[in-house]
Amino acid sequence: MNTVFSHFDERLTRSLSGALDDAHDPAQARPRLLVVDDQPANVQALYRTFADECQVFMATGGEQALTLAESKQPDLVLLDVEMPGLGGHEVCARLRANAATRHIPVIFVTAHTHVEDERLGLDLGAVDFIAKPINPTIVRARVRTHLKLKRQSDLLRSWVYIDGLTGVANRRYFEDRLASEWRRSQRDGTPLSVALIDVDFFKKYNDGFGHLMGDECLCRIAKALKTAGRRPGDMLARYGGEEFVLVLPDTDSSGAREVSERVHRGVVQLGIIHATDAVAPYVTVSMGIATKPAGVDTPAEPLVDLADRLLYQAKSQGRNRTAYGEAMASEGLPKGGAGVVEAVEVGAIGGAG
Ligand code: GH3
Ligand code: MG
Ligand code: MG
Ligand code: MG
Repeated sequence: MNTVFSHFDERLTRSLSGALDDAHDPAQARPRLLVVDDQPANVQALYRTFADECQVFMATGGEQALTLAESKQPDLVLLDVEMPGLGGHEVCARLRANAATRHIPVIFVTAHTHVEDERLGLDLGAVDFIAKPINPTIVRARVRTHLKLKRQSDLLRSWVYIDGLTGVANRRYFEDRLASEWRRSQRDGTPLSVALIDVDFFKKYNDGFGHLMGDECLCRIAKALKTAGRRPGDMLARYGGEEFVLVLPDTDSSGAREVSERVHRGVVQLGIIHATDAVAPYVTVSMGIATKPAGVDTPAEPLVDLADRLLYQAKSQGRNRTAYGEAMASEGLPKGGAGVVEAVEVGAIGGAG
């Protein structure tokens, strides 16, 4: 997988799980710093300055710096200008030219502090300059400032993928992730399941309690759904309106059944009082789960179509239940018809609305 996407993904996953405010967790929060200088003594000095607050990567040449920038995705590069071979200016230009490293800020560390040198550096996209010989206090202050800015810009970039109401991933993120999980399942020959989840009689809920309460209800459901997929690779997104989708990598039908049970139980246990003429006293959901079995190469789109048809089936057979189906090679049709399974006994579960 593309490194940018995977690193970004990792951060987004953290932010989506509410952990972006991770300053309290030093292991997670440690920013990544790439230090580049042809003089090992300079590299060592910068390493000592930042070892306690950053994860420091080191390079003593331009080529090595480019490789590390791409693979380690540092949050900031401290870049020496004068180096034999590939010099700092060239390295900076190449970082800017590569989509995988374009967003990584660069600070030049240089003995040349003429206006013309600075102008050239800024033209190349550097965010700042630090004069040699370095003063640890000044370097630390500048680096902290730029790391903070980087963190903020990462957050802004991640918002493109976050649903404004519920804080879970949005449809756009779902599309991207499904495509990459689908490729992975093809490559590794692993199964993949997609679960579409729709709130039952939600229009009645809005009509009865108002749109604001409806919004609140959707937020609580999103929270419950997030805990239903337990593996690190499981991904929840808001598909639109009162519909959610779970992407379950490396999950076959029986694994999907377990997730389905947790979804129904989790939602009903919220104990959100529903309208009197709904399917149950508490808010419930219906699901359609389509599984691409190991070794079957159904494309991603028909898999989602299948999940949609199964959802419709679960609705028409009484709601508060899940319809399952397995895709057949390339057609995306249920194998031998979809099995419909009753969900949890709603009446048995208490709770305040
Ligand atoms: P079914 O059991 O067949 O799914 O019935 P339903 O009423 O849930 O389905 P329908 O598609 O008729 O209505 C969906 C409702 O969801 C209508 C719409 O007002 C509500 N809805 C969609 N998005 C939001 C939202 O962001 N906030 C609120 N409060 N309501 C929403
Ligand atoms: Mg040098
Ligand atoms: Mg709907
Ligand atoms: Mg609905």
